[in-house]
Amino acid sequence: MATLIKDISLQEAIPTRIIFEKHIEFIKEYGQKDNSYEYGMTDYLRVSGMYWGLTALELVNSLPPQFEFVEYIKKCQDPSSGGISACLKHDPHILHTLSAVQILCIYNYLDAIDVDGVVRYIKSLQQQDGSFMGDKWGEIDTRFSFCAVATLSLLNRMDAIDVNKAVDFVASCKNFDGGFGSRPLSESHAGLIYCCVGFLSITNRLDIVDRDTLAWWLCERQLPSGGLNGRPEKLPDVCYSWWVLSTLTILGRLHWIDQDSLKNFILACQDTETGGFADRPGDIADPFHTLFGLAAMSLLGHESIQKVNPTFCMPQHVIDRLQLKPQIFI
Ligand code: GRG
Ligand code: ZN
Repeated sequence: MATLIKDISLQEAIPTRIIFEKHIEFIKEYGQKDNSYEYGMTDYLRVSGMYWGLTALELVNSLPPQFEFVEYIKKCQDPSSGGISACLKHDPHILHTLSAVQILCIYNYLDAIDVDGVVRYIKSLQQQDGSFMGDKWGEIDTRFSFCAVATLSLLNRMDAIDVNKAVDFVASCKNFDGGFGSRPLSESHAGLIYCCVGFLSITNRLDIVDRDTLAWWLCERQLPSGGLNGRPEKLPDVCYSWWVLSTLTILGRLHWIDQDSLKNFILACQDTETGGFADRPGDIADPFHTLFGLAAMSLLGHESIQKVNPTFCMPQHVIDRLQLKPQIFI
């Protein structure tokens, strides 16, 4: 059966290099526009947004001083549940709890928060079947399984949850194509595949992955433009350069894609006027796609970007300092 291919045409003038100075300026300014429309509309993403921006800056050796970020995170921790929210006066959520812990690990400043509280919060979200809710409102998703084990692993507190049951739930989300979805019987999607393979890398259970079937499905995400999509019949998007490439790296199959044409697609997603990367050439740049464009270039071996860890999406030197060794196929 033929598969419909949707793709874009690349512009003629593609930058030949990563315009680091513009991206640094773009991210630093993005965080300061606290009276702008965009800032007001993205408060539900604030702490994760800080993680995207600060990780991108650290990868290009431009991390700003910690003070205001750490102070903000402290104020977002809910003293009763222990969880951390996206911004002041919001409910805590497991994604922002992970992002906060990632930022504090980068700054080597976990003492700033109540770590036992975070552990208590993650534990409270595990269900009988091993899955995790994202927050007290009850959504279940394999993204939250990843957030749970990534946070606990960074805190060296994996013993707080039932890891075997958590693994059983993620294994039950594996599909016939080797991919994983958000819940049992849900469609495979590259973002969720990253979460599930990252989860299995942290829990040392990559034996559950159908290595070559999955690596082949991931390679099929590459389109004639060089960009990658997240599932069949979808457009390419620079963030899938991260979700797909990090997984292929964990699977030891990074060499299965055409790296030169992917690099060209990533370079084309830069906004040469404003700085930053957009999902596709010509779209509006944002810190999320800027992090994943830079992090993918790191996996592809760019010599001016620090090495990124494919499981945690954090600088490798931080993972080394914490003495973590998530499983990877070589
Ligand atoms: C530490 C890097 C890091 C991440 C934390 C939240 C999380 C863990 C990962 C998110 C993974 C992800 C992108 C999941 C995608 C979920 C999904 C089904 C998106 C569908 O999006 P569409 O339909 O996009 O808008 P496409 O590209 O399929 O059209
Ligand atoms: Zn995207």
